[in-house]
Amino acid sequence: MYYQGLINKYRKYLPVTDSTPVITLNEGNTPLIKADNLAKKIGLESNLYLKFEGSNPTGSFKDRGMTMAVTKAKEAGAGAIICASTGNTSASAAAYGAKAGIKTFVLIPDGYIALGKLSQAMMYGAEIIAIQGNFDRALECVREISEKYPVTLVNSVNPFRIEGQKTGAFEICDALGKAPEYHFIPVGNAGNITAYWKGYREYFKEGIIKTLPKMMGYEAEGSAAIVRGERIMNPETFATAIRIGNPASWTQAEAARDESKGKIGCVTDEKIAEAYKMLASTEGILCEPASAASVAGLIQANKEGLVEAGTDIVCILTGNGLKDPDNAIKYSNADVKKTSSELDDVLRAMGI
Ligand code: AN7
Repeated sequence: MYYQGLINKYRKYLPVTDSTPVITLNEGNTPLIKADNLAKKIGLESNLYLKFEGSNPTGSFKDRGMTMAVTKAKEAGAGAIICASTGNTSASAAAYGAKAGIKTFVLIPDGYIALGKLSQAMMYGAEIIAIQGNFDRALECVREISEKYPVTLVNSVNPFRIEGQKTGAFEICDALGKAPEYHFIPVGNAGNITAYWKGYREYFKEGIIKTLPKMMGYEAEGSAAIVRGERIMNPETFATAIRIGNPASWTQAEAARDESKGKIGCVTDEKIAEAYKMLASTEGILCEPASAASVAGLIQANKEGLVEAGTDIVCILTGNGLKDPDNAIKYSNADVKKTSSELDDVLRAMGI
């Protein structure tokens, strides 16, 4: 049978029965790409792998959690779902809501989500509410609304989201035949680091892997609540996906860090941009800025001597760079040469 999404693939590890109506867009099964060029460029003496979550159906890792959350909402007979979002969650909720035939409400921070993500939510037919406030405020709103009204919350505080997202760890272990020694991941609301750690622990408990990775989570410096140990009231970063100042899964992220003897650090926008460009130019992978925080974190950790040589390292690239063409164009510094359509002019433009 051809691949039919992560619930069907990993059904025995997930809270579904034979009668559960699976809502899927065949998410998951994303490529784990060996990145030798990048490893060499950053002076890494280990095997580097990139898990490209941008190849999910809506272009981000959120689809892993959303197939599970919307499946369970459908099973429970929900009439509507709601989420707050920096963009990717809203795109994913809207798509799975459309597939399930469930009304979808999304709250976004007005002016701070990448255009591709907004266009997705619009096309999938969600009810979009842009608030004058940041993601943290939007999450407070939807939490309150879901408590008072018959609408199911599908942010990562919904435990089914974590269940779906943990399959990313299964795929990595299935591909490598073992767990990596280090797992680098961007941290925003901290649901994904929580989910991966759960996935690794479950495979460990099953005896499928014999070791566990160190969990290395990276926030953007201007939004680094966990690193600073306090809520950031006005989080800032050009990586708008992780422009989050009060992560909902804060304690779980700290537990993942402590139990795995890993780290939660932060990287500047400048270093995120550098990694973002390097990924595209050395590996041919265009991820979105927030995703590059994992690689920026690896570069930093390697410089700090935190990465042992001869190990296997996985960086999660959480979202597709096509969602954010504005930043791609801005940071590429590429020069588009315009000419007439005369062959001589074209050749001159080519430098011939
Ligand atoms: C590309 O879409 O929070 O630490 O509302 O879109 O699990 O929050 C997105 C988060 C990393 C951080 N990379 O993951 C949302 C949202 C990308 C993201 C994160 C997000 P979490």
